[in-house]
Amino acid sequence: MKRTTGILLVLLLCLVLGSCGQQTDGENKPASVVVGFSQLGAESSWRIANTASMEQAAKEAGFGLMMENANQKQEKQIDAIRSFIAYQVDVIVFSPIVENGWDNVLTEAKRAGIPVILMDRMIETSDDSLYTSYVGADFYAEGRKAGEYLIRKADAMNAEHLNIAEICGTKDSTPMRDRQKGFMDAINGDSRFTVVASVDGDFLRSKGEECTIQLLDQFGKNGIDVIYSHNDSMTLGALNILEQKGVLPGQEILLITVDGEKEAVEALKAGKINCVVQCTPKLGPAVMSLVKSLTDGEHISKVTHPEEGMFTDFDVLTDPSVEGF
Ligand code: GYE
Repeated sequence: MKRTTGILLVLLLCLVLGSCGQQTDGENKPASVVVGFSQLGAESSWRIANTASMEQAAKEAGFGLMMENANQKQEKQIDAIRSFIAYQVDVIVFSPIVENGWDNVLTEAKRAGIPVILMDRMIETSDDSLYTSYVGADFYAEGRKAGEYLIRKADAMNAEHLNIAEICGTKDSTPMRDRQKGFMDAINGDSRFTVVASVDGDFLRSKGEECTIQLLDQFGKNGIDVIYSHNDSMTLGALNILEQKGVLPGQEILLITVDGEKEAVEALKAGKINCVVQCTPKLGPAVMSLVKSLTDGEHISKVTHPEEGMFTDFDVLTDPSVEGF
């Protein structure tokens, strides 16, 4: 009976994890360290580059990577984490789609003695011991940079008043919350600015398009002076609609965006986007180096933020350092 249950459990695990194979390192030898990685989805170029960075870095480190993509569903991330616990991976890495609702599954990981690294996004919890480390951007600082750029731009334009429409990322996610807060804190108290709308674009290009159609219907092209969008995918969607409707992006409506993918940086160089705040998706090497320290029994830091800058229409954009990912 016990044996049958055991076999069933293994079969179930195989189904959940999508592979029965042993985890191998880059040279097809059995990996001594196995990382369970729950990626939240494939909603943007940022996410796709981030997944690639994780795969590449795991390969270079010689770690086995057991990756599950949750297609934007928190339940699927929770299931993936449970399957990693059952498999007894060495370290769990995950990018939480939203901040709340992780305490139960992370308590299970803690009881199983498996350390958890949060990659890219944070969680909200009253118990910080539920994760070992966080590697990702300072989204509040990104929002502030976007707001500070706008103040500088308004000064340069001698603008008396600017109406801002905000297109937000996934509701209740860390980048959505903090890019909003940082931006609002930066422009708060400056009477030249009014935020006329904050709409949910879920970090998707298609939704960036839908939101822009709706914003133009509601306010008209003269009712909006600036679109602040929480990622490049939504911004590129907005740009597309503006052009279709005969509005000049970057001139009649200013575009401020976050991420720094190639297409957005090209649009900045073409004068169609005004400001690109950088957020690097290339977090794989930092994550794998923490995994190595952890499995070597070393103490690791609780928070790691990558260095990030911004590109704007005040810069010399022909400089070779102005490049997207
Ligand atoms: O900005 C966006 C992606 O969490 C930083 O998620 C990430 C964000 C990124 O979909 O493009």
